[in-house]
Amino acid sequence: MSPSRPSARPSPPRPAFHDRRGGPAPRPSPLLKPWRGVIETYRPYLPVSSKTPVITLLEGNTPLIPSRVLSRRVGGRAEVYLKYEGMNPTGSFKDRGMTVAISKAVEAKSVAVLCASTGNTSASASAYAARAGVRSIVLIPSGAIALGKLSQALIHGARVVAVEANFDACLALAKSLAQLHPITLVNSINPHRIEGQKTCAFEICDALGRAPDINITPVGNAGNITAQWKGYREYYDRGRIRRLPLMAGFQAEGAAPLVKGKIITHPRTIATAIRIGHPASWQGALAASEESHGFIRAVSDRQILQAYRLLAAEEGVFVEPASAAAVAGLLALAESGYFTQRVRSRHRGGPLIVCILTGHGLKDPERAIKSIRVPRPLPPALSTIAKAIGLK
Ligand code: AN7
Repeated sequence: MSPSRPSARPSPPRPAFHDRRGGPAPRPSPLLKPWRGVIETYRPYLPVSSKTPVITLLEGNTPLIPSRVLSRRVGGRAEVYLKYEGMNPTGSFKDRGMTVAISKAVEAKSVAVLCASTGNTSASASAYAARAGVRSIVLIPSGAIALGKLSQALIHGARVVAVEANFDACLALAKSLAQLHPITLVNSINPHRIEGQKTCAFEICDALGRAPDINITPVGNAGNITAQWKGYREYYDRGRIRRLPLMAGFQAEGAAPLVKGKIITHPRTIATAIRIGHPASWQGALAASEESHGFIRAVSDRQILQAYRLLAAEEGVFVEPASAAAVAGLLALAESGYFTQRVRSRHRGGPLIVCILTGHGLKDPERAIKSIRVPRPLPPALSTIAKAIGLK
């Protein structure tokens, strides 16, 4: 076959959106392979067929950022990476599951979707529902979700119901409503959510060329740790990785049912995303930690806020407090000597560690403002401004 014949060349991947006005579609640069979202990228691993309409905001493909500061804190020859899930289209990992859940809901001819949420699920559900042209209804615990997330649900046109109860009560109500009415529940008890969210593990393995030794994630309703473990196991079963990671989950101390082994009726933590006392994927989280020889532990709000500030101030990565729980957990493990006592003997070289940073810092601007000293306004005089900066 002559290489000069254009028809002999493999055609480039079709862009996700076609120019319907005619004319040639833009030609992607050969240097930049267009990303097509998690469904197209991992289609053989997902419950979709040629009949499934793909509702996507091109989620996934989030940065895996090496962290010098955390690698040094862990010590030895450890390598710590941050999987910055806050870079998804609506600012959290929920988009991975939502693209699958909403696509399947549309395939099933559903006209409305429903969720209970501590904020991020509602932001994601309402955005994907808007794109699909279906109605979204969200039940949120009144006064207990971060402002950024509430504004997302509202601007995407969700019917937002603020319930005078916590998340666990909202989820119970949502389940009952979905049983009584023809509405699709898109909380993570919907298995399509877990299917989509497992792609986070795929991306980590694809980027590293292997699984990490330790995968650290914050735990609330426990869908995400369940999904990540499923993803690693599927890559292992299909021979894409040769070893499985140890799964470490961290809950907030005042909302740690999995650590305490009982439902927490009044969960408390500043990390509102994970203020959950009765996680839906309880069994999934336990299986992930047990099968991987891992664990689920708790960190205090103080530890969470320290990690939150450290990530922002020393690594340039702004996350919401719930995400900082993963890093707080890593730091607590490092301080307790965990890596020198346990891990070094198991891994030659240093351990390869990935922390899942589940949500963007801009979700909860009020927390950032509370965590720092807000500048006092000054008159626009050069000498005053220079003095305030500390310049002579
Ligand atoms: C930033 O949005 O449960 O253990 O309703 O938003 O899978 O629940 C959010 C959870 C971690 C915990 N980090 O994940 C909701 C919701 C952030 C989150 C979690 C959440 P899961």
